[in-house]
Amino acid sequence: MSKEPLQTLGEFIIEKQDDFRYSSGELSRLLSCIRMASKLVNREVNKAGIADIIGIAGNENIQGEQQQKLDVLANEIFITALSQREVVCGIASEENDDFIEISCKGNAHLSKYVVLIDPLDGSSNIDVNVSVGTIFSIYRRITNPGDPVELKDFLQKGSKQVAAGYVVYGSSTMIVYTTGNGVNGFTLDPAIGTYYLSHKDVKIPTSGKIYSINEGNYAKFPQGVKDYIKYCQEEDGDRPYTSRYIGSLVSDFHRNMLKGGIYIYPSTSQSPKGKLRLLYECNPMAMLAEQAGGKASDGFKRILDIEPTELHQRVPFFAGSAAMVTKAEEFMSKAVDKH
Ligand code: P6P
Repeated sequence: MSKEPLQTLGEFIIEKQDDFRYSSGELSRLLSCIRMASKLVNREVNKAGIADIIGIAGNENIQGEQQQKLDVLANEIFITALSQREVVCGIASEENDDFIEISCKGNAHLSKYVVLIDPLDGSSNIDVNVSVGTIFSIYRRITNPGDPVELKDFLQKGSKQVAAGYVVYGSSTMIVYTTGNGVNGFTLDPAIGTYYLSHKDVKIPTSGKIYSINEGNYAKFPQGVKDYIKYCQEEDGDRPYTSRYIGSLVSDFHRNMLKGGIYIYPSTSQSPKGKLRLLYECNPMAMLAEQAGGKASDGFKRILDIEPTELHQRVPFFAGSAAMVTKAEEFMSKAVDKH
């Protein structure tokens, strides 16, 4: 049986360009820029281990150059790539305290998009060869093109995202993204540096049997989370579920997207707002989850409805199979009602 011809990410972006209202090709160019930057980061991530062996040790490499931490390097790669394309007027990154205005030379001052990014999430896992990821979120600016970009261009509800996605640098490197018309995954052929459509119209299984949470924090969890974990572990019907926690959001989320499951990073007594960042971790993942038929909340409220107040604000995060997130929310509400 003849298989469908391989479609590259570049061809897909062009084919889907008409999905964007008033498409001027800018979003397509923006996505192509992310595609290119991800290949450069992939190359650096893949040689990280060997770099240590061939004598790039400490802070200086054998040429005496300052060796950069990979997350700093990834940040520079994405910021440089996005700045050069002149389709982005501002960038906010996990690595930068404040947002970056892209200089208004050329037609950058007319560009209508801002990008929020976690350039290398889970980067501490690189030292132990565990997969890491890039997460990105794209909005249309709300200030006028030509005016300086402002904080309010970034502090938009997740439901206003134009596009969102992640790159997972794992056993293979993939880009998974949405522009509001479903979720599609592309796998990189490193031999020729081309992404091919490998996961068309991804749908999260409505329910699953995997729960992902750092149970080491159990004592600090809210009662509702403790009750939900016990529910997952009970012998009943399709339970106990399987516990899988890589400690890399993109990897845990990606596995649950394909197999079904729930990822939880809740508030704790130590971190009342949880650990994950709303704007460049939870919002993009929430858009992907919903576009794939899943769900994402803070345990009570839809993530995409949260009105941001700060660039790096944290929120509790429950995301994945809709039925599992709903069940977890029931435990959260019951526990609150009891007190
Ligand atoms: P903990 C990585 O630092 C990260 O931001 C996510 O990628 C990951 O899911 C989480 O933190 C792990 O946090 O506290 O369980 O080690």
